[in-house]
Amino acid sequence: MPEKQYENEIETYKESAISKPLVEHIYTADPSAHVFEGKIYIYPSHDIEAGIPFNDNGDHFAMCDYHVLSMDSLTSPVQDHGVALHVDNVKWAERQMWAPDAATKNGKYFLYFPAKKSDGIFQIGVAVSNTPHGPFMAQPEPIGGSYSIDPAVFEDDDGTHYMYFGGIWGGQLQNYRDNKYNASFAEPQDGEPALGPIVAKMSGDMLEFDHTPREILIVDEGGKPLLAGDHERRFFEASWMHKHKGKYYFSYSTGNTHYLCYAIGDSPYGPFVYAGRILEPVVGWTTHHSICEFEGKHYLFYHDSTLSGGVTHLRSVKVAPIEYDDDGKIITLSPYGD
Ligand code: FUB
Repeated sequence: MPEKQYENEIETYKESAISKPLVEHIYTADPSAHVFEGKIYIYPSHDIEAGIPFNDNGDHFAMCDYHVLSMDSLTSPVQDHGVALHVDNVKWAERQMWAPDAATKNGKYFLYFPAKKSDGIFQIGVAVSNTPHGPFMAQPEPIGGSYSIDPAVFEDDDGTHYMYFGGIWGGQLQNYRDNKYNASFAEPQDGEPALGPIVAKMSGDMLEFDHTPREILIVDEGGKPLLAGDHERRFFEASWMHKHKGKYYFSYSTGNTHYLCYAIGDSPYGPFVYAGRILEPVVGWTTHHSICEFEGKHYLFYHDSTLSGGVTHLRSVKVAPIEYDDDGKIITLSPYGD
């Protein structure tokens, strides 16, 4: 049983990071965790109170910079490396630096981030550093052909990198079909296939897409596409990809129903078959995560709004171990142990 396997570690973690915010001196969210140079690096959003009222557009998420966190192990103190990138140093971006991710290749580190341009449209940018913690220097233009939010960059076993991205509502994915923007486009009707997340292979220099982005299909166990009205299972935002026993696990948030779900496939491009929930709803409207392997075990990095007393745009990053059953299904976590 997973509880048994982690019994001792959970006791240890209670005394350290697990179930508590990793840091409390700033608000952090949308954690993308990676092991770089033998340490755990976490690339979160940096939540702030900007005094903007809540709306479905997400204007109250008015973040303007990124901090990188690191830990030697799951029980070590967490180091905040300070400001790694500020919107003032990104020529093309005006506001709302949302969920980032990072990758490394050939000794360089790449921070991928969405932000709104002055026309109010999200694109995804990249910034480069010689160290995992930055500071990062932004490219002068966003990645050509990128749009929407929540980039997650996955390195496959052969060294190829893929970016997964997209998010509906405030993330603007509903305004795109076949990679083209139209402000009058909306979500499909309830009985139509849901909009899928988007994937593109990265170029050799990690600064561009290698091909036109493609929409990913998520199907049910009978092979039918998940429908737009299936709010408990359809993709909303917060893509992540990891591998377990040779299978590709695409995970995501269902947004307005507040679940972290996953779907399994045989290729980084999908299709992916819906497989269940990873995490039940947390305190706060959003839920967002990454899954990171450290010393042979998988960990879920996620956030909630407990520290701020439930303020939805003031979140804190947490971490918990995850377990698989014999069929490769992830055992659903309850964030507060109920
Ligand atoms: O942090 C801003 C947005 O909230 C992210 O981009 C979404 O995934 C949600 O967590």
